[in-house]
Amino acid sequence: MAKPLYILNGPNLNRLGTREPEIYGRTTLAEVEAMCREAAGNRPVEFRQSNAEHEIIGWIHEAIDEGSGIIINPAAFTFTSIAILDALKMFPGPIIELHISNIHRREEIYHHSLVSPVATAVIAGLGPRGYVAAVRAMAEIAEAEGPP
Ligand code: CA2
Repeated sequence: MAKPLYILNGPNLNRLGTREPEIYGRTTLAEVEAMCREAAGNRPVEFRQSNAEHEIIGWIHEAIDEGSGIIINPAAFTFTSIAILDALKMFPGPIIELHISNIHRREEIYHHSLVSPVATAVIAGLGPRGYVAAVRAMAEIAEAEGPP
């Protein structure tokens, strides 16, 4: 059985599609999940969202034990959480940091990610289709590396 790809989403992303459509679009997180599952095909996916830092850290620990890769949109924790950075440092596989918006085009407070130094790659500004790009990239990485 293939190890699952973990797709983790941080605070407020459960409200996606309901506010600020000019920045985040009108796609809901449930729709993003469906897009990810379709892009993953028969590869298993654990798609999660939490507003609580400790819960996200617990899921990263789970991924360390069981996951093939992590796609993470840490949302506001991107800029504040050394604890998430430390947890991600322990993950041995590929990590894609993902943002729906292009954080670098936005206000100064969104410019410095604490997570990027441990990310294999960063995707920002592609909107919800960034998740699909990340899932496809993970599949290509897994194929290039061969079976675990
Ligand atoms: O662009 C992204 O994906 C972000 O990670 C979203 C975070 C923001 O703090 C990051 O800088 C960039 C904010 C998520 C807020 O979630 C919303 C949900 C519904 C409507 C508006 C915002």
